[in-house]
Formats: sequence, C-alpha cells, structure tokens
Amino acid sequence: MRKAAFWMLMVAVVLAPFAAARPPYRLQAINQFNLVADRGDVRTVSCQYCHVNANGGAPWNAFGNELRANFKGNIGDALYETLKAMKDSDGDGYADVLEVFAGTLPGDANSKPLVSVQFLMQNLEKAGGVDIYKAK
Ligand SMILES: [Ca+2]
Repeated sequence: MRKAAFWMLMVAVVLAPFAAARPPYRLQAINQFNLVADRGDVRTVSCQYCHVNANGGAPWNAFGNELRANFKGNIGDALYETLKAMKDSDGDGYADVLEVFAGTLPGDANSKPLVSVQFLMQNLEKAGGVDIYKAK
C-alpha cells in the first residue's frame, strides 16, 4: 500500500509541470481562434501569443494587454471582444482579428500576414466575419 502511494506521488510530481504548462486560457484561445491544437506533448501555440515570457505571467505583449483590458471575468468573452474592437495591437498594419484569421501573431509586429488587409477582410467576411470567434 505504501509502495502504491509512493508511485502515485511520483506520477503526480512528474506530470505536474505538464499541467502547469497548459493553462486553460491558452487552450481556450486555441479552441476559440481555431488555432492548431497541441499534438501530444508538442505545444503548437506558446504562451507568447499573449505574454512576453515563454512561461507566461507578467508582462504581456501588446495583444495580451488589450485582452486584459477587455477581461471582465470570462476569457472567452474577452478574446471575442478584443478581436471585435478591430484594433491593431502590435501596430504592424493588420487588425488583431485579421492576424488571428491569417494565423499570424497579433502581439508581435515581426509576425504579420503576407497578403493584403483588403484580401483578408474580404475572406473573413465570407467566412462569417468576427463572429466566427465568439466564445464556443
Ligand atoms: Ca503581428
């Protein structure tokens, strides 16, 4: 019995970092923004989508700060409201929603779509507009 308890503790200790590395806000953004889901232990979307540091926490990048400003208790609503505001958080010329639509980083000016704003807007509208990013 003591041996079983020891192994359960060891499993918890080994798995704890993985649990901490997958916070619910990141998973909500992946789901709501139709980003590429994690593949096993490979994290497809890093904490730096919104945070400055790879492990999350303060400080946040420009998009993360917009998200925080829109946060009123529900991360899903905050994600949607932030995109609906049509702001260009990182100042690279593309509104956050267009960057999410194109799969680039809305909080990193070095990451931006290779196609025009007009092209993205037309295709976003065809897909259903910003409402495709409402909380699921
Ligand atoms: Ca960007």
